[in-house]
Amino acid sequence: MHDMMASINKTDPEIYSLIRKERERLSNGIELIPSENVVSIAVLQAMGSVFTNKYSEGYPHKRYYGGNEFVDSMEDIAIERAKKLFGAEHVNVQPYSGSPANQAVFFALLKLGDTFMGLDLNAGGHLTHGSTVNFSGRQYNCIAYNVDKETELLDYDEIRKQAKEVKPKLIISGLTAYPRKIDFKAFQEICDEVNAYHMSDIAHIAGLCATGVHQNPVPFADVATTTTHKTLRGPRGGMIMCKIEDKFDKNGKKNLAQKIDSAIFPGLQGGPHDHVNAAKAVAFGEALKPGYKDYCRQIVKNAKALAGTLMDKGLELVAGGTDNHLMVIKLVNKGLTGKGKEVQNALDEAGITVNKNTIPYEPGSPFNPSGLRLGTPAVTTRGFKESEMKVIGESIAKIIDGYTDKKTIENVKKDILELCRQFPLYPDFTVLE
Ligand code: DSN
Repeated sequence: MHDMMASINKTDPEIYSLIRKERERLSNGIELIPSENVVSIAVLQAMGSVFTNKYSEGYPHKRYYGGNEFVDSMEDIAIERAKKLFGAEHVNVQPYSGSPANQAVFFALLKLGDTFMGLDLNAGGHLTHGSTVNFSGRQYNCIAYNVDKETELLDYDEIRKQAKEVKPKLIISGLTAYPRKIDFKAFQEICDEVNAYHMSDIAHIAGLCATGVHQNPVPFADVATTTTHKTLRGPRGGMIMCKIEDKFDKNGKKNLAQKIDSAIFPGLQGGPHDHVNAAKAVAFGEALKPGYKDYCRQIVKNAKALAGTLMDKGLELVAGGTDNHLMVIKLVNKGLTGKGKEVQNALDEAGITVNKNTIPYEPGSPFNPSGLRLGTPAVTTRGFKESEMKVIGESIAKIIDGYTDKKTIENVKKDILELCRQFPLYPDFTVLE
């Protein structure tokens, strides 16, 4: 048995007790936020390692400080594993998270005020894809594309038409709440037709892309960004993958890979988080093992099972279901327009963690939206299969129908606790005990 908490237990009981409470919350509840996961003990250990002590501005074998020989080897391994996993020409593992990764791509490829296109936030884009309250929408000119109002699907002919009118310098493909497959090749073709860079943000579905469970844009997109902590099941962090050659600047002083690297450091960040990069290397190593593909396949099977149960119980889903790891429940037909927050809170009380979310053409507001976003990466790691997803789906439907009823919440909470006891979290590890 390992015990990473033996020391903090004595030296800082205040923080120790909060860590312990968080562990209990995770153990006794169902985690359905699609951007969260449960990392391995090896990933936890790498994150808690002495690499956190080091400064290593620069890139492997070209650092500004001494003492980096082991950091260099570790970062080399992280890069090589990521290249193999995704079929990438060039990889930068230093982004602190997904948002700085995206910001660095803007720095590398656009000038302030340049026009780009990204998916509307309500329809499942991301803040950094051009939201007016984010750097991307404030410092650059974003013309958002949307999903079709009827089907709630991406309409590639419409996006092409819009791109021809807008003439963007960059088009972002990718999602945080779009439940269907994305045709990244179609985005690439549109970008080629209108002379735009193609940046694919695969943060949510990176694991599915790496294993062929979803089309992988990395081999052909100019740039792909990702976080490392979602389906990829690594530490909280980011990564950029790109082509080496810049298709619009073949004879420039820097190629595309060099532009991306210098946008991260020294353009945006200082020293990389070496302990996190070590944990990224560990997670990429785990994802290269055969069992990871089975895990990714099961994520999608579980999502389809959950979506099926919810629809059988009369709930409506954005775009009519899911092809990936997530789904968005539309509360509108239940008379709960703008009530996402209240239903989220009731589910929380019952031990089911989801997040309120906007739906396409949202009639409410981002803080009081009309949707709930659910996903299966974390519960699949925990070992849940289709039969457990049915129990969870039925529980969610009960809460939605009786979200103000304490008795309903109490009864569901008992069922959820019983389910959780059958699937203990970190069973062989006294971490946080
Ligand atoms: N906050 C993340 C998500 O939940 O999708 C995206 O950055």
